[in-house]
Amino acid sequence: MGKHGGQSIVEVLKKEGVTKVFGVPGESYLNVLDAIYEEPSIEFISGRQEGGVSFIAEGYAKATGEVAVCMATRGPGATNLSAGLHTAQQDSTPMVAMLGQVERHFIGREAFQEVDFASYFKDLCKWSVEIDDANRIPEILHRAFHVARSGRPGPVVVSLPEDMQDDIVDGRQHELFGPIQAGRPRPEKALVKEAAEKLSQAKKPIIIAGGGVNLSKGATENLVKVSEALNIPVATAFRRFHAFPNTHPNYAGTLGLGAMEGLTEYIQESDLVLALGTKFSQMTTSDYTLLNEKSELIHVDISSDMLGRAYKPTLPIVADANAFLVELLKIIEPVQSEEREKNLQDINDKYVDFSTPHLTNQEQFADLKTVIHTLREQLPENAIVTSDAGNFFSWISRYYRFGPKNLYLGPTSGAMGYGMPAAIGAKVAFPEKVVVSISGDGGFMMTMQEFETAVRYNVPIIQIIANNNIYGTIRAHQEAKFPERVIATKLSNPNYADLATNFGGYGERVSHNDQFADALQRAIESKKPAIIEIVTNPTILSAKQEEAMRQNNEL
Ligand SMILES: Cc1ncc(C[n+]2csc(CCOP(=O)(O)OP(=O)(O)O)c2C)c(N)n1
Ligand SMILES: [Mg+2]
Repeated sequence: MGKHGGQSIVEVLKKEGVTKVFGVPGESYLNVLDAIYEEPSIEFISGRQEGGVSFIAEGYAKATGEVAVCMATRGPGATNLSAGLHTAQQDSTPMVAMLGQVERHFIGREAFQEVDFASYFKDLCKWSVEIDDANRIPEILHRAFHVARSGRPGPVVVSLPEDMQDDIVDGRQHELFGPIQAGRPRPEKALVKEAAEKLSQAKKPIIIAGGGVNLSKGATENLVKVSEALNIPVATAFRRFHAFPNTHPNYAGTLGLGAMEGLTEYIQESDLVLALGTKFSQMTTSDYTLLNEKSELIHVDISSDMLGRAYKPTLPIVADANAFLVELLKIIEPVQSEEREKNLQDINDKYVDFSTPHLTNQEQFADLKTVIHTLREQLPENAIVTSDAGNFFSWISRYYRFGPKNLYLGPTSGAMGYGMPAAIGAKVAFPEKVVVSISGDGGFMMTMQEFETAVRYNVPIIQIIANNNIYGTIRAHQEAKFPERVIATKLSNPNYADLATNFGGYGERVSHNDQFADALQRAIESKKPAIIEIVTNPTILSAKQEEAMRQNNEL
């Protein structure tokens, strides 16, 4: 007896090395669920809402660099999954989303929960495909994994009509198709030579490292070597902190929201920019104003599609980030120049000064400056930090110096609700590491239901909620554009410590700085999923504003 479609799908997952599938169950893919029931090497982790589940999977993939698999049922399940797929698309994260679909003979009638996935996901995903013949499962599903992980990685949607999963698959198809292990694209040697010459001759060069560095094994270590040999500072792209150790004396700071004053100017004065694995997003480039005609640009990216999108490179190179760095290291001679050393020292001094908090205390509130400082001091050096989007992020960006063993997982897509589920995904991948998520009260409640998933699967993440009882980011924009005309940004909140306990987790509420360090220790020691609510001052909306207030003796 051959395998039915559901079993054939699970056979492909097994061959692709998948050990976790994240999803919300649906009657449109019972065959796949039942085949997972039979397969001891694969665990199905079921969450509470597909939006949260999509972030769990995205976080798992971002932490491991492996393709994450998530599943959802027809229309309402699949559309709920959208936020995480959009994030994976913008963040170049490899994912395969398998969706149950209406029976083939009903498609096109607006059948129960029917959505035309090909057109719905066209702009949200790298590829969207339907398997309408069970014999093509091995071919199409292995290809889906290949597309997700190769070139510029991204999410692939595979639609699985319910009745197709009942059909028996010709076993030979599994012999004809399998995982595609393509090598990482190497650069042309002549181009690397040209890059090496430009990098040694430039007067004031700088390197910008993006997500392509994070995804390319060994790239950060080799980037450190290149930066040290050539005495060139390295800045990181928006929310790509760990592409270069922030603790290294050649670190220049991060770009995007809350970036250090002076860094953009430094880049604009540079005569050569080496951009590694970055698409020059709107955030990284501050609305595409980062580079000007003065600087030469060597742009290295795994996908030629990323070249010339925002800036015309003087020297475009299609290559994997690490493959490029390995070739570069073979031919560069160390550059010792007083000017370079001075420039490096200046920009790093600025960064160290910018990222060193001057601690203050308020009576009724705790503050994020102290929280981030304490996290940096107390978390193990290999801790993973995730976050949402929101104003609280400006404190992470400014004060958390991500060391060589830290990972930071955040949505460059700006999706609220990302942090806690992404932390669950990371902790499932690395149960031995401490994983901390930081969100605002707005963002946390967007996917709060996944805290139950963490409790049920015993995934002890630590969630820090910066509670200011407002959608702070939008309030700040509102005040700037329409002063004193507040609408839609007020919130009320439950007692989050009690909420955590009600869910079966561990909870703490911190309303003064002095309480945080002990609360953090207790949360870690509880070995339960934990929430630490930080009661923050709603009138202080960013790290920049706070620092200005301190300098004016208002704090
Ligand atoms: C999914 C999603 N919805 C809406 C927004 C728009 N948005 C950006 S920040 C923000 C408010 C964030 O509030 P909170 O999480 O409480 O953080 P705070 O800014 O108060 O620190 C909103 C609504 C978004 N980025 N993502
Ligand atoms: Mg808030």
